[in-house]
Amino acid sequence: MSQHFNIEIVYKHVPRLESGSKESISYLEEHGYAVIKKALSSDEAAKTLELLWDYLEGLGTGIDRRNPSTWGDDRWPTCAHGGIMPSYGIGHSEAQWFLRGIPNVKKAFAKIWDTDELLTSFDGVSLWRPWNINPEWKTESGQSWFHIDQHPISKPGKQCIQGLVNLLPTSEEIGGNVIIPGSHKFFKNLPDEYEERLSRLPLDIDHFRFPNDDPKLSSSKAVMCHMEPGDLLLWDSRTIHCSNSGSKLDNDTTDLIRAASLICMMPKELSSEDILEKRREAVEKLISTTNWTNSFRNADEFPLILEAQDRNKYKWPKKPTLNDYQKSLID
Ligand SMILES: O=C(O)CCC(=O)C(=O)O
Ligand SMILES: [Fe+2]
Repeated sequence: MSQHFNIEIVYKHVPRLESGSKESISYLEEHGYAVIKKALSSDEAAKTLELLWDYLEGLGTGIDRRNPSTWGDDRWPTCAHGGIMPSYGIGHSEAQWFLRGIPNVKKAFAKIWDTDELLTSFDGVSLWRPWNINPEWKTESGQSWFHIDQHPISKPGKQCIQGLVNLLPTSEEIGGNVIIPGSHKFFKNLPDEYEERLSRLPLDIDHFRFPNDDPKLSSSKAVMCHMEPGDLLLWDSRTIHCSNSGSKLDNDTTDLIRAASLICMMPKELSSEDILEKRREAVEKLISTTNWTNSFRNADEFPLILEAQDRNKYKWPKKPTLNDYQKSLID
């Protein structure tokens, strides 16, 4: 796909499996990822996107969903790698809580862990602006950030399945998430392979980046999955992945090109009372987190947020009103 990379990425129509189906579980076990068909209906996906725009406009920086000239970095919230917005109350936006409240999303995770007693993460979203309008809006290429989201020493074995609900049509031109199929199976060897690098990675940081020349990155062809709006991509945190922006866009593109809500659910029983208490407080104070529900990292304290000079200019959303179903996912 992208000529200047040494890692080839194929855009692929992979099986779109039913939420909670046996097939989805075995596919995930084998390949380290799976696409769930229509975890959200088209209407629910469209509603989530509208709510995300409500959130952005609510930041009070002058963003107008109908006017891309108001989407500049001076108004847009701080983004991490791949255009991910991690902070400023996003994890408790109405949008994120809306999709957490859809039972078909939980169903996908419930089957993985064989329990309905699950907690939700409070994480953010990845929104890609049309970079034909401003080339600086183009997000990182895969080459720069192939990673796993699980510390190979402090968190051995299968621990977390991450998710991303796709809200807009995908295409090779736009780009999106990239997975190295089967790469979760390399995880157990990483402590030996990367002894020196890992000795520098704090045990509570669940993000490990691979050097570009690691042969595991080309161990099998990297896939970018075709997804319909509402589809849920699941991947094991041990699976090597990233996002990669595409190489061409129609000149007249004036809308967001990608919108992906991050969501993760893990069994309740894994969380200590101390973590549960921090999670309750996070809801009260609108604190966003990573994908892990059984360890607590405040995303508002990510270095890139603390370093953002203008971080106090954003108006945070109001505390969401949650129904009983949504509340059951907190503690
Ligand atoms: O935007 C993406 O697809 C990548 C997201 C990612 O790496 C993550 O959520 O862990
Ligand atoms: Fe990741």
